[in-house]
Amino acid sequence: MTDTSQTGAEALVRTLIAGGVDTCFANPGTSEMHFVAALDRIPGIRCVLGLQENSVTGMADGYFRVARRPAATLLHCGPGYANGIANIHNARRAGSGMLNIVGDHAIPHVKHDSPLTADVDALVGATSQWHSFGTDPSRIGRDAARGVEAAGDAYGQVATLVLPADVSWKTGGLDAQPASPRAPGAPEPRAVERVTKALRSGRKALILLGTPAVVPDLHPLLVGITEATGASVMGSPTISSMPRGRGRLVLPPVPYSVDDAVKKLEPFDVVILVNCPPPVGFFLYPDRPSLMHRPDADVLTLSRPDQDAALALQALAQELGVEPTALPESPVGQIPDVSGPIRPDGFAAVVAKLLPTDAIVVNEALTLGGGFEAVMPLAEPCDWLTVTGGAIGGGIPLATGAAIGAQASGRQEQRVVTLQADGSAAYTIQGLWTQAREKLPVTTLLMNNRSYAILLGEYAKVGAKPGKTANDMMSLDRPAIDWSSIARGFGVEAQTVTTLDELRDALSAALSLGGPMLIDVQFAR
Ligand SMILES: Cc1ncc(C[n+]2csc(CCOP(=O)(O)OP(=O)(O)O)c2C)c(N)n1
Repeated sequence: MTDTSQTGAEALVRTLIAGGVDTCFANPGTSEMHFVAALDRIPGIRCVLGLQENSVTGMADGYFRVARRPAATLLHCGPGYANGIANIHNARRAGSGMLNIVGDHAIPHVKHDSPLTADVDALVGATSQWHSFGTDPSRIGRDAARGVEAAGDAYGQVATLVLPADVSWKTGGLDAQPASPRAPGAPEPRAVERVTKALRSGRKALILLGTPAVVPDLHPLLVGITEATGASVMGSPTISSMPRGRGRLVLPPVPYSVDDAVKKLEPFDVVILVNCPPPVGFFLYPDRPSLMHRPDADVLTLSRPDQDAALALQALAQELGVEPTALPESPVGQIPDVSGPIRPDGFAAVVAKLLPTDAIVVNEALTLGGGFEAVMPLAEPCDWLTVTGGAIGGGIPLATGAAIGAQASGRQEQRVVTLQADGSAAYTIQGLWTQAREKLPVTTLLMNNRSYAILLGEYAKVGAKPGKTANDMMSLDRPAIDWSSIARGFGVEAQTVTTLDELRDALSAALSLGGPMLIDVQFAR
């Protein structure tokens, strides 16, 4: 469009719409008012308010993981962007795409170093995979088009466009048509050959899979490859959405505990990476390795994260002369009915049994989520979204964005269930308010152990006994947090449960509600 009477902000909004962006998660400020006005005038983008920027960026991550296309965010100046960085970090680790629009000062104002002026360049440069600065209304459409293309690049990435207020308000805006994002690259024939040779060598091989390699369509091919070669498969901790439940291949994760991970990977002479990095421990501990595989194991890359995982696995299967093969029979039987006080195994049994078909499960359960591995193969098929970057505070925003991503994909009724550890919930709890005002079908299972239990475990690993100060840094019961009141304060229905029977009743009720609910699940101590 060559209507130069439009503002830069209007050109930007038209460009986003032309690029298929239909949702903007926002926390605006003064410098974004012209952009907000443009969103008001030009229909086509659903604007969703988040009450803190880390909620906003986490929602965009959840949206992408479900809709598989980027949403925009609207953030305010350097400090607003900085608030959103932890969940931008998680999104980057998940390989999610998003386009952050960061409203900033009008260009002539920056030199005066007014209160909200910050080194935006340094902040976005260090944390976004692509970034650019709008400098002129006549160029903002092209800048935004490149941002949309970057956000959707290959399997997606974090892109950020800084939008100075005067570029937004001035007329002379020219919008642009984003090109289709670049498709993931073709696999390299030499990599396929090397991996084929390794799989035929008789050495014990592990195939480690990243997100695009675990989609259900590829499960029969994975079964064919593992049955023909004797290789094992596991899921990388970077997987942003894992298909689980009946009829899906069980892909065990690399354990979080370094000792468990080292033990599990010890048998493998060869580790084959499909769209994921080598398995690395969260942290380095004294006398322990950084990498979880055996030091003398060969690590081969079948496909890098920006290459086409499906094509790579198909090429490998062809080279091996392997056909897709039926999945092993799902385990027969029912998830047991359990009762009594709430502990991880019983909790997992109750939740897995009630999960509706095609639910989205958001997992920020941390130490209390250990019961699910045993029961998930018997649950209804679902998608399992984990906080991938280790920055806690992802769960509630991810769930919120995931529900909106499902709606944007025409699945209005798709349920979201959040397995939400209490300490992590406190980082982004205001995301509940967005769930309430958008009436999203999200059930938050607030897993209440009144502590930072994982850190107590880490403390034990350094061989120390927690004294008063250490205990105080890791316990959340002085005072105990009243999660039901907090949820109600944000407009979300809530109930507290202390037994598995109460949990079953409360979750059944929550899953038939039209909107969100929080269940304060008090675990036995
Ligand atoms: C952004 C961020 N801040 C702090 C931490 C350090 N940290 C890791 S786990 C944890 C406590 C988690 O407690 P909770 O969510 O209650 O789970 P639990 O350990 O009790 O299962 C903290 C503070 C982190 N990983 N990320």
